[in-house]
Amino acid sequence: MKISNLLIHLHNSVDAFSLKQRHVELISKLLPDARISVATGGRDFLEKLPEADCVLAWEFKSDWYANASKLKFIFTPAAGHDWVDVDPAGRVRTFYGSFHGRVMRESLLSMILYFNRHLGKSLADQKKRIWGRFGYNDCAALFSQQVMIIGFGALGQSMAELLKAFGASITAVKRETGGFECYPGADRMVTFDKLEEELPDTDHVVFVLPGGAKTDAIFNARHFNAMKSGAYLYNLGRGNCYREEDLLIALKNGPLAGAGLDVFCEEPLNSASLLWQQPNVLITPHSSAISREYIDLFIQEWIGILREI
Ligand code: OXD
Repeated sequence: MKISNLLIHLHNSVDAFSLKQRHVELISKLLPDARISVATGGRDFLEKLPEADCVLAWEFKSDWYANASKLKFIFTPAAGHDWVDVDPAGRVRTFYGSFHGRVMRESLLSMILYFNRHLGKSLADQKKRIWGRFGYNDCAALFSQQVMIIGFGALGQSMAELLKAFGASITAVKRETGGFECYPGADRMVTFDKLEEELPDTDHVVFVLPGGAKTDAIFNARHFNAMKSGAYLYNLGRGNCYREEDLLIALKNGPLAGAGLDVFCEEPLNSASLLWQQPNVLITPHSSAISREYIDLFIQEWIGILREI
């Protein structure tokens, strides 16, 4: 697809998510015939919008479409559909990023290894200069474990590929009940309604579900009760898919041995949340996709799509 007027507004409070001069130079080389404007701020973006046929942005409000008659495509790095509203007239196509898996799977792996190798204990011992060699007898290796990935889109599939390389056995969970092919990264595929039968055998349960009404508290107290004793839970999708009260009960009274949490119902996580002081929880601040490579990966994906459409 040929782009004539590209408008970019990729400024974000997270610096790794913001466009740098080297990215502008790269885009100019990749699209030598396009006019490229980089908005200096929100107001400048809206002033330039009427001329743009393609926009790269973090945010787009539904009433902005009225001021964008030449616009054909919006590309946003976000995987979630939370910040770019769809065109109410259905004319402009939006592409959401699906490149994050390669980074997020390393964040997930680090959480799994943190729990499997009891690194929390190592750090606590190190602070007190304790040589606690006898506290590792129940460390487990990923190659002997079952991992369940709930939400098996691009992110889940990328995570499965990495965990499989460590020898883990992967169960992929999809929400829809229709038939589906088995993906290469998954040893088995099940639908959400079969979850309770699978949970008692699963060592690590990973959530990479999108937010929204369809996933609100989709994993409930019954599911928590069905989990294997000593299992771990990870959430790198959205914080709405279970009630944090249910999670806390499972962390305090079992069956959960721990949880690696990157996303929460309310973000930033409220300082009064009991999760902060729960000892078997590892908290990261919605940072699982943050990396130096972020905007480069987005540009690579975007250029690939432009060549295909
Ligand atoms: C996203 C995110 O890209 O959660 O959706 O960061």
